[in-house]
Amino acid sequence: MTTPHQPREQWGSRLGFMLAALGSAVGLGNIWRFSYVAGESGGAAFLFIYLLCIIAIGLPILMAEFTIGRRAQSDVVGSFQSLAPGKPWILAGFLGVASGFIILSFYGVVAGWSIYYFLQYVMGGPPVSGEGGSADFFINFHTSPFFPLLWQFLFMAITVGIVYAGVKKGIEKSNKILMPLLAVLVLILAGYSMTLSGAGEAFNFLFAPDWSALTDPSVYLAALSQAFFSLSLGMGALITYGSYLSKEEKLPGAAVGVASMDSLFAIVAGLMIFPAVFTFGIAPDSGPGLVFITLPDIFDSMGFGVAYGLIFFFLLSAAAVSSGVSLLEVAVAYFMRRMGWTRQKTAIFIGSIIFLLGIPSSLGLGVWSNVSIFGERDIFDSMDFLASYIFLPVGGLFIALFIGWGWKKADALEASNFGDTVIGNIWLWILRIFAPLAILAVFLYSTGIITL
Ligand code: ILE
Repeated sequence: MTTPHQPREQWGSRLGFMLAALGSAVGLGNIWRFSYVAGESGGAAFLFIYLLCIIAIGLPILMAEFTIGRRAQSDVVGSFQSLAPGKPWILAGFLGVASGFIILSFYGVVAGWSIYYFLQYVMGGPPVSGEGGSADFFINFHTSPFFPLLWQFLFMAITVGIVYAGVKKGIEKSNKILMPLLAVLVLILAGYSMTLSGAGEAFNFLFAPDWSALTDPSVYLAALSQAFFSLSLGMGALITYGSYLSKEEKLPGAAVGVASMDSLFAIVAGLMIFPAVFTFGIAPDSGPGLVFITLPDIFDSMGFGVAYGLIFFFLLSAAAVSSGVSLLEVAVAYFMRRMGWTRQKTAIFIGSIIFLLGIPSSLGLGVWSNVSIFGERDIFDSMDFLASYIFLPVGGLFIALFIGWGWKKADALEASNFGDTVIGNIWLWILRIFAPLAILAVFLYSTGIITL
């Protein structure tokens, strides 16, 4: 194992670690991405497959990431290097760093929108009641070339600021404040949304499966990649966070806590968004703008709507920041060690590069909307596709195989705190056989390489 020159930073407490990991998991993925992907992929049937992916593949891989990071006490590349020197597993580490870069670049675009909306509510609410309503307002804003970049920049600056302050003083502290607040708020808003007239239809959409949706092969990959995205898997974030945890803390409880809270969060967010979608007659498959169009309509229609809007978009932005921080930390931890730079310098440098990388994604929704990279996808969608549909599942596959086959069984069981128990053995079996085959099968089937 490499010996760091100075003592590595650590979390202040187990709760701090759990909240930070939850902060990484809960983000735009649970609210913005979950709702539009579920909307496009058939609602309840998608939710069912999504939850299966979380339990049978996501949770075991999440546990694997914590185990790798905690044992190696290094960044995502250094972890593979120190646990399996000279072996090709290190590729998984590089894939994690690359995913962190790509995802944060387009994530920052949407997070910037959220900050803009927050400020609109600070100033009394966006003008959405007139003709064209919230849809026109959103389209005018996010397709303009310059303004979205300003907000994306602000988001990156805040994210850099937190990473700059360090693991305990920056990341842990911010999550301890924001996560509980976010949980309370989403419950209140979902409670209100459930009183709207479209609540029944939303309930059916989310919980009464129309199984015919599952005849579409692309639904499976959509569910699997959403599980990876939402749990922050395959992007190195949870390996990096695990590496700041001391050997005394137990991992399995933390992993189950993070996975279940994250899923619950997505479902409650669905209960917040879909009643509004149906009440206001918006198509559930309206794509990435869904949250930015529906919620302003709810807020406009309710008493104290401006206050709700303000709090909601503040917390959506905060959730995005706490996730963005984990993505930036992946690259910062790696380059700090690799280049011997200070945390501060690395955070500013890498943050700037990621901001620049995100500019084409933002422009791709407006002035460059005729540019497509993968198939019909615009630049923004192509980045999401590359990272979420390819890099994350492949990264997850490597991680599963690494623990399953690259490590001695007894070592893996000990490092995970499972010990030689039934659950521990099931976990290893999933990592060895089930998860790799399932990921491969979903991949091949959904992309049409194999058909049934
Ligand atoms: N898991 C988070 C989310 O769901 C981030 C995904 C880190 C990139 O938003």
